[in-house]
Amino acid sequence: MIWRCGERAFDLAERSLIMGVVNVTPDSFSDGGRFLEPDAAVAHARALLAEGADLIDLGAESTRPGSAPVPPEEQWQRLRPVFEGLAAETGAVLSVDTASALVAQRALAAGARVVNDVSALGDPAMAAVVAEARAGLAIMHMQGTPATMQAAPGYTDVVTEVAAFLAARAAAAEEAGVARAAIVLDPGIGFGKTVAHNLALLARLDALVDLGYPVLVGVSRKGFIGQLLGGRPPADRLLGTAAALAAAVAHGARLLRVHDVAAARDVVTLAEAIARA
Ligand code: HH2
Repeated sequence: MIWRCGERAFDLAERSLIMGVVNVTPDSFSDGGRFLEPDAAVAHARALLAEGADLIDLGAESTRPGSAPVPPEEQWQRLRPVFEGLAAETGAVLSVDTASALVAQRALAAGARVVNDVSALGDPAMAAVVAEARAGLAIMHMQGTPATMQAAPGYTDVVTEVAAFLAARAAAAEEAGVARAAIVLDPGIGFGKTVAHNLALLARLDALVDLGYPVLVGVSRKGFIGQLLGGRPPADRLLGTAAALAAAVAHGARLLRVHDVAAARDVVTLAEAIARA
């Protein structure tokens, strides 16, 4: 299965991709404030590339439970020097984690090849911006908004509802001109979901894979891992993350969004080798 982003094409049948996270934010749940300074963000992105990241996902708006939106101009103020600082890394595939079409457009002009939209085209201008740039597009499911999404998540059947939502948003993106081969789908682990909902989505990820698009999963250091491990803080969730990554790969995930790239690379290499055996 080929995934296209800009002029790049990844063969996902060959191997899964590791997307390294760089949060240019003061308040992200696991690394808030560490990479708000542009120099620190650029250095961290370079370090993650050296560890083997296939893509770097740059975001300027935390979407942790309870967080408030960051205005597009402020997002771009944070991101602009980081994209400029990484402009020399011509081989690196950069993704912009934003729900704003304005921010996406500027990032694409500054060299991004992927838009990671946790709002699944909530901004009506987003699909056209992505289509125009022939960029890759990650479409994620979320119930509610970050401000309130963990108050009372509820589904009749989380897996079929998430799959139906993602299929509909992918169809809308294609109608607006985004190439089918540019789209990846993401169940949105932790976005308006209880621990049980997250586990069901990972255990039955095959239902999303069956939609025919590559599946992206973001489990890294997330709250459900902490809850299952007796209240562990984000910094102590590496092995829990590794277990969730292995399960995600076993169930068909082909892109993994992670903070700890070197560790994830090991886990994914082993999980893939076993899946192929
Ligand atoms: N998770 C987060 C942010 N963006 N994008 C996709 N496609 N999938 C995810 O699971 C996902 C995402 C949350 O993680 P993080 O960026 O580390 O935290 P914060 O939102 O607090 O910045």
